[in-house]
Amino acid sequence: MLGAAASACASNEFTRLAMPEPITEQAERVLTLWQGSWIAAFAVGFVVWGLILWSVIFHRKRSEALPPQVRYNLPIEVLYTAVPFVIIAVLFYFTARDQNYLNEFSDDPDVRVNVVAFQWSWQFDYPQHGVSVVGIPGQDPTLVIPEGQSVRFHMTSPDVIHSFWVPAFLFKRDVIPGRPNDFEITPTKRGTFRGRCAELCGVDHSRMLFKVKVVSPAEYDKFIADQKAAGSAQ
Ligand SMILES: [Cu+2]
Repeated sequence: MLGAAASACASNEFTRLAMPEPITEQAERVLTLWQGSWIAAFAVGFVVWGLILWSVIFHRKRSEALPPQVRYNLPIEVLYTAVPFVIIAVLFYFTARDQNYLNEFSDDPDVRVNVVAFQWSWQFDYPQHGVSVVGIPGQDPTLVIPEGQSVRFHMTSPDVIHSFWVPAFLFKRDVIPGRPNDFEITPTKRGTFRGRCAELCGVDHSRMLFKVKVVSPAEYDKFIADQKAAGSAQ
């Protein structure tokens, strides 16, 4: 059964080049950049392997006579200086373009979440509703966000540097004391996903885990209402 499950998603994972399945609009862009970079790397690789193979075969030792000795070849030297510059310029262009896209903010995000990363868990505040979810090590908090709506994260830390990482976002960002960081996503797939701290932050770092639940907007409203009811009942 495990084998069947593995083969069912093998093709996808193969074309994603081992990346997790993206669950946000932004993650799809990251995946495209990842795939494009690999295609460029493979193209360079095939040219290099081809040239190696060609010189191994066509310039193999045929006799004891010394082959013609040459000192330099200007066109080839200009070529192998210029081509890497072009490759780097292209990679730089796409990286800079996508970085700018990932750092974009909408004027008025649908959902705001204030993330507090602390030793050693997470607090998710929903300032639009006065609702908070707090975790402790071994009791992972769940971040609930609605599908198809823009979600702005505002991240702070009261102690040391942490890093907010949801593998399915194909994205992580440091949470630095005294230096709030923001980013925005729009979830595109429902489900429950893992999140963790990606910056060694002390003894219980490995237990600094959380869950991300992407739900329908109606379920999100219900979650907020339930949290409010639970909060006012206390
Ligand atoms: Cu941490």
